[in-house]
Amino acid sequence: MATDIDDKTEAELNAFNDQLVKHNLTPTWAYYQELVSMEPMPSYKAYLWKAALLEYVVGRAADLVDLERGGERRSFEVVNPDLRHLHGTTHTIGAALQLVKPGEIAPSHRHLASAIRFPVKGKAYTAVNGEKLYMEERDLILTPTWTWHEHGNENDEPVVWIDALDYPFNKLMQISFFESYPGGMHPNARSSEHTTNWTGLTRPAWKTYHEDIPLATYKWADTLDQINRWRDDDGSPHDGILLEYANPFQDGPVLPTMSCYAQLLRPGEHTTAHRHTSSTVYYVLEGAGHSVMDGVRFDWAEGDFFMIPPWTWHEHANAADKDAMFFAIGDKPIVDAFRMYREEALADGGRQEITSTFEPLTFE
Ligand code: 1HN
Repeated sequence: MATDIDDKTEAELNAFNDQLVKHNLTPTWAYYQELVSMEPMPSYKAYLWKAALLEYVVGRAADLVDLERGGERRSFEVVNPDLRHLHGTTHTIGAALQLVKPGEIAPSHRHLASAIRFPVKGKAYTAVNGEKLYMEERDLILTPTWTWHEHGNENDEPVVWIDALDYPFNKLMQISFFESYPGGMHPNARSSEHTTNWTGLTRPAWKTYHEDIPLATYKWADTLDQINRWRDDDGSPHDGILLEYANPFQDGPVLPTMSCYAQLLRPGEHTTAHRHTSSTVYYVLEGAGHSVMDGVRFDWAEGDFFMIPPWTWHEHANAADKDAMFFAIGDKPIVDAFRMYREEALADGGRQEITSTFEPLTFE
């Protein structure tokens, strides 16, 4: 039983703690587990957006939204409901769908945020630092930080692509810069051979990467070739055949903040669960199946987006007799840069117990 002296001490200590908080001081002894939790405690959960919802919004945006300075782009982000303050798909990555109609130009600007483009329907170009890079369905184009970029559609059909940017990470870092190309349109005077003129693995050391960065276009045909080359391999127990797009000039991921992946789940493949300290956004390119994330079953099919927060158990299943394929964007380069990558495999067979099924939103 507590003595009077103990009571007095505890009451005094509690009052003292409260006093510290009022004076904008945190008593470590009282808040230790809020400062350093035993393991990651992400503030958001896995989420999924259905293709039908996204298609509807693309169609309405085509009717209602003009491309103008200020608004800059006819695109919309897929936002996790718990990350509205960041407009984030994950806490580091913002993924979007963007539509450009035939003849339109989304004018040149640059920002601190780095981006990737991945057309899912139609074709277009993105001019990066004045060089037009033509992209067809499922090609990958990069617009690294602070590079001028403009999009144009010189074809007869609208183009829709996936954007993924690291602006939520920039927001967390409280850093953003943006600039419209001064005085009108970018001349795009740099020839399309500029990048292919980069021979060997050297770069002009007197220029910064902002001024002159080698611009690879990752053609889907090449990626698909690689997928087929690897498809009889064991693959990853957690991810099946997971190909990471490589930066041929700097080694490692395509960008310092984001890495891109093409992922194949073969017919009947059901991976074992793991969790890790990076977050990932998925777009379903082909097939249908489900993933289990922290015990919740998410059914997905072609054209859906879904995402996985850090330290969330996940396994993927393709029960069908045809391939399932994802394009994915992850923030592993960020956690790798600070040696904060950790990964854990689920013990005892690696299958989670399913506790509920995710109910996706339809448009109202
Ligand atoms: C942006 O600049 C583009 O340049 C696309 O095409 C999507 C989403 C958020 C912020 C900036 C683009 C974007 C974006």
